[in-house]
Amino acid sequence: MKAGIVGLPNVGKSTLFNCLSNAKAQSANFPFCTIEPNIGVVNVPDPRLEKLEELVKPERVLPATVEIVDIAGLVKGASKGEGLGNQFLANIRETDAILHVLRCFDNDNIVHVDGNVNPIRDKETIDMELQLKDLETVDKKLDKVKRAAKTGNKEAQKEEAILLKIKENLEAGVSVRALEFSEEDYVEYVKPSQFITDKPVMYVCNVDEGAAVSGNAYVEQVREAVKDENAEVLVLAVGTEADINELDDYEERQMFLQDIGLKEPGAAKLIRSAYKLLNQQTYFTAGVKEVRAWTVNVGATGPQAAGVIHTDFEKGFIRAEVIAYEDFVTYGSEAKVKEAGKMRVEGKNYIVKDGDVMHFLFNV
Ligand SMILES: Nc1nc2c(ncn2[C@@H]2O[C@H](COP(=O)(O)OP(=O)(O)OP(=O)(O)O)[C@@H](O)[C@H]2O)c(=O)[nH]1
Ligand SMILES: [Mg+2]
Repeated sequence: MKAGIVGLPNVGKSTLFNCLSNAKAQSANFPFCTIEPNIGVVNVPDPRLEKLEELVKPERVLPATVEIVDIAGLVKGASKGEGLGNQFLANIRETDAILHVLRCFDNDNIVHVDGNVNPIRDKETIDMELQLKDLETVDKKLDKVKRAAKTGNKEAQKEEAILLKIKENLEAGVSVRALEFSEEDYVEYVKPSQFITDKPVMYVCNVDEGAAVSGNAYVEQVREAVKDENAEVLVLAVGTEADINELDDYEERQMFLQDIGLKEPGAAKLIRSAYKLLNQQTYFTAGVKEVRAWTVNVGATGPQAAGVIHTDFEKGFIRAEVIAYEDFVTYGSEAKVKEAGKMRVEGKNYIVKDGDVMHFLFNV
């Protein structure tokens, strides 16, 4: 599962990537600096892991990770090959969620491809290109299904109706994610097409450091424009945070963050939000050798969670011993949780909860 950083050229996408990841992407003050996507595996900051470390005192601690991809800038006409064009839409298609970066800072020295700062227009430009790309997809599908529908094939007729609904909405500037379908129709006819505008999205407003805490007028415009989208809007002083991230010393980084009014980097919040956007959650294993956060889809079962560690664990799954994170912290150790009767034994149908501390029993 990976989240892609998307937006116009020169709005700070690679700079954002550099706030998140230690893999450094080239960023520069000219449009289309990025061509090949930069991929980074980013640790998901989780205070619970520090707490477990304190209690268990393991030899090592491993955080959960999430993959972030920095993609080339899109411009008007990208769907028709403008700018760096179509290839980048393909890069976006390969991601599972979109972090849409909007320039919300003034600075005459930083080139804006459309001449002036206007995050609402920018958002519409990007949305439209993504929608046009999806229109191509839907038209191709319609071509195929039309013939079968004409011969009276009921399945094909149903698919045709759904595709037409998507087409009409895309033409009216409505993204697929905003449309409603029955669960069945969605799984059967919509999901397989992997529409770009069906991917979950959040907006990242790139502001200057004075606006890092409470945003600015541009951010308010963005909030207003997306209020019906049910999407998160995050405010981040991307340039400043990238500079702070360059510092090796933790204390020094904290000091600079405090200077701009932050307790933790906005980037940390963004990573956690991206993780949620990807529908991911964490369970822990807590042994003296290793305390570790593992990633599973929301809704994963016990065996599926075990399978993240090893496929044999999934195949040979017998049961799981589960301690809620809060109980682990309250009682302080696995032994004390057991004494208090708070350890649960769960079977194959158990739905994993975020923060579960788990131990699997299996045979192979
Ligand atoms: N003042 C200011 N400059 C910024 C900020 N974020 C990025 N920049 C500058 O804007 C320029 C473009 O940033 P990049 O991160 O390369 O932009 P990009 O979106 O990756 O651009 P492309 O790869 O060309 O699509 C660089 O010179 C950055 O230093 C910011 O928050 N404030
Ligand atoms: Mg770039």
